[in-house]
Amino acid sequence: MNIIDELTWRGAIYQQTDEAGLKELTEKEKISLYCGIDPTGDSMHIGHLIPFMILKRFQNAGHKPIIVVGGATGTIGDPSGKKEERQLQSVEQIEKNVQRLRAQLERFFDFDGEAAATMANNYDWTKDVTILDFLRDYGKNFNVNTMLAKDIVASRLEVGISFTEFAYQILQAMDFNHLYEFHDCKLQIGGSDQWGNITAGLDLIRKKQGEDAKAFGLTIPLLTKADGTKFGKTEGGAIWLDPEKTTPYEFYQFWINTDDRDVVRYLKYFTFLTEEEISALEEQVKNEPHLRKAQKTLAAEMTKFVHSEEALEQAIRISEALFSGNIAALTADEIETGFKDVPTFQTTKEPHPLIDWLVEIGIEPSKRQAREDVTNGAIYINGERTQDLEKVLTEEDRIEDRYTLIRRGKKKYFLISYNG
Ligand code: 383
Repeated sequence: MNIIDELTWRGAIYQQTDEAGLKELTEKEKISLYCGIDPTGDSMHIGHLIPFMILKRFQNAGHKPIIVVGGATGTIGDPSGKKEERQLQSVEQIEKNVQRLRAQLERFFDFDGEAAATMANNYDWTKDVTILDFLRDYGKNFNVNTMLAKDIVASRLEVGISFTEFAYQILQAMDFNHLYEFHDCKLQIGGSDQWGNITAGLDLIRKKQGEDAKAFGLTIPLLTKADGTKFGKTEGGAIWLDPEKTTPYEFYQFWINTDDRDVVRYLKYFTFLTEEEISALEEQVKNEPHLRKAQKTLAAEMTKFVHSEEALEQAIRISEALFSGNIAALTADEIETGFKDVPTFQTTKEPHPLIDWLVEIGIEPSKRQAREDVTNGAIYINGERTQDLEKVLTEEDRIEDRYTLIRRGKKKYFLISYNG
């Protein structure tokens, strides 16, 4: 299947500047194409991942991806989608972020072979453009009326927009023009918020490279959710790719929680599974929704792609242990990850009588209640029920000498963490 047909089937195309032309071109030859990201933060989140996964699909189909990390544009910040003027960040901070994003992106692409990917930083070709070059060689090709009419700018006119942010689209257009001229790059892709910047680039290419110059733009739709809430956000905020910000277990859980009404669309949009594999999962959603086979597959594919096979195995182990309550098999690191959000108490390694403890850390309101719950079998230490009223918590109850996990009833967890 042609790459454009495939993307259409996957629901991954929003707008194109020349649908028939791009289809014909990609059928005829293997092209170079690009997508950019600004290093305004030190990690990507899953919203950023989307266009880069599309870039990856182009690579799988034999086309050559160019990944642009915006060391120049990042120092300004794209006004697209921002209701207010941005705070400028230091050039040093941006440079640090560039390194972090490069490292995250590198893992997803092949840098060898026929369709080898390249990584570029627009700082390299922007830093030496003088103010006079900018105004004479580029600014002259932009009509302010056209720039003002772009959705992004138009939506900011009331609150105001600085010249700096207004000029952002010129910088991005310069990138496309540069990549067209020196890397034969024929297509830019991005989220639907990038349409104005992409078309600005196409206009510039036509003006600077001549009327015969032919380049293309393609945008990807914003992902919707059946319940109307915003995709990619949870109570804890964005879903980051950095495992320090969103652990692979949380990442896995995010996908596991996909609504039945959304999961097939997400499988098409996010995974590299084939049409047949996805149809089979669609049947599963219809016939055996309680098994959540489609969600499990989506979560597994995404965790493997973004993290690793090992991270996936660990996420599954934690999920299963939490579900069954059998946490004895988990390592201290897995306990730490899986129980990140439960109430945690720091204490010394002195032996503690269980009944006293239950009251002291607030699991039970009184010793009388604590005794009653222990006697009734509602208290579990590291997954095992204990009905011993005289129990004293000692070294034996510590997982790798670091944690004791107490559970009351079916689902209430408390973590004790030892500090010496
Ligand atoms: C910079 C220089 C270029 C081409 C693109 C850029 C970045 C672009 C931008 N993109 C967003 C970002 O970096 O600001 N001006 O946060 C987001 N992208 C992608 C996608 C998205 C966009 O990184 O829609 C979501 O993730 O395009 O908002 O020469």
